[in-house]
Amino acid sequence: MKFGTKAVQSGNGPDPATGAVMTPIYQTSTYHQASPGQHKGYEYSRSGNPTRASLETALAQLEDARFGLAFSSGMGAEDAIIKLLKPGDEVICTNDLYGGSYRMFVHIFQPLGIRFRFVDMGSTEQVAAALTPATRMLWIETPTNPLIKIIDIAALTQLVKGKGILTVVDNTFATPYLQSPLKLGADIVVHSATKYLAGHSDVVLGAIMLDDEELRNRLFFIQKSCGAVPGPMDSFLTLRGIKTLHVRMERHCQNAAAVAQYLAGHPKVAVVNWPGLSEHPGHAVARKQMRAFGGMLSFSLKGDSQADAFKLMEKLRIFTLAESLGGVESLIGHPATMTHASIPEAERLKAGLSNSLIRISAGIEDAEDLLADLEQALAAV
Ligand code: P1T
Repeated sequence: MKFGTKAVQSGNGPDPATGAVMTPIYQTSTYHQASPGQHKGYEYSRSGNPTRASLETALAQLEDARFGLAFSSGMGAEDAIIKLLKPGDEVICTNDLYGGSYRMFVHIFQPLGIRFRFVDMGSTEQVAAALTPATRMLWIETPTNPLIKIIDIAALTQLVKGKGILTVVDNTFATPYLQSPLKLGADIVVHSATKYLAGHSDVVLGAIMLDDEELRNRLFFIQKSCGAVPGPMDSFLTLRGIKTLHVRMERHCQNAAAVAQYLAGHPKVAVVNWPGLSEHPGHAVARKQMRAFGGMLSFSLKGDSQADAFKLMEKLRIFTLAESLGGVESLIGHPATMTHASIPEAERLKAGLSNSLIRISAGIEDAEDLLADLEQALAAV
C-alpha cells in the first residue's frame, strides 16, 4: 500500500461497538469487568484505551513498523526510551538536537548515572571514535534541530551493528512520509507527534515505533508503569491529523524550498540551512535517505546580531513567533533564547548555534505571501 492510502486508512475500521467510521473518543478511565479479570481487553486507561489503541496501530503503519506506542508528549516518549538503560551505560548523541532532549539527558538522567556524549554525527569517524565498551545507545536526530544538519542513518546503524548498541532516530522533522529510519537499520523511531503528525498546533503527543517485540514489551511496561500516556481526545486529534500528513508535507516542503531560495539570495542573510540547497553539506545524504527535503529551515544574519534577529521577527505579520513547529501555520523562532535556551552559551556557539540564528517552520499558506512578509521584515533590519 502506498503512503497516502496508509495515512488515510491507518487506524480506521468501523468501531466494533457502533460501526462509527471515525474512531470514537473513548473518554473513560476504566472498564467493566464481569468477574475479576474478565473484560473485553481493557481494564484501566493508563494501560490501554481504544482510541489510543487505534492511534498506536496508525503510528506503526506509518513507519511500516510492527508496533507503535503513544505517549503524552515527545519528551514522555524519549523518557521511556532512556529508561531502557541503567547506570553506567553511555549514550552517544548528536551535538545538535532539540534543547529539551539535551535538558532531560543532562539534568535528569546524567545525575542518575547514565552518561551522554555529544558529538558531530555528520562524521561517522567521530562517532566511531566516541564508542566505548559502555556505549549502549546512539541518539540520532536528523534533520537536526535547529541547524538542520543531516546525519547518515544507514552509515551509523552499520557502524554499530552486532555491538549491542541500540540506534534511536528522532524522526520528528522528517516525518515517516520523508524518511524511514527502521528501513535504514534503526531499532527505534521516536516522534514529537505534536508537530507534523498531528499537524495543527492543537495537541501535545509523543510516539515510538519499532519492530522488536521484546523491546516493545519493555517499553509498554515502562509506559503503563510510569504513566506518560496521552488522553483519548489528544489521541483522536493526532489520528485525524495523520490522515492528511502526506498532502501537508508536500506543501510544507514546497514552501520551505521557496523560502530557502529567497533567503539564500538576500544580501542581509549570512547562511541558510536547508538540505535541499545544493551547497548544504548534507545535500547528498538527504537525497539518498529522504523523499524530499522537509519543511524546516534556519538562517543567520550578516553581523550575527541578536537585536537584528529580534527586530526581524517582531516585524513579521504572517509568520507567528512561537515555540514548536510542523503545524499548518508558518512559525518563526529564535533557538538561542527559546527552544535551545537550556544549552550553555559556550556549547551552543561551539555547535554553530549562533546569536542571530532564526528557525522557520514553513506552513502551508501561499508561498508568495510568505516571501512578501519576509521581504518587508528584512527591509526593516
Ligand atoms: O514537545 P514534545 O512533544 O514533548 O516533543 C519534544 C521534541 C522532541 N524532538 C524534537 C526533534 C523536537 O523538536 C521536540 C519539541 N520541539 C519543540 C517544541 C521546538 O520548538 O523545537
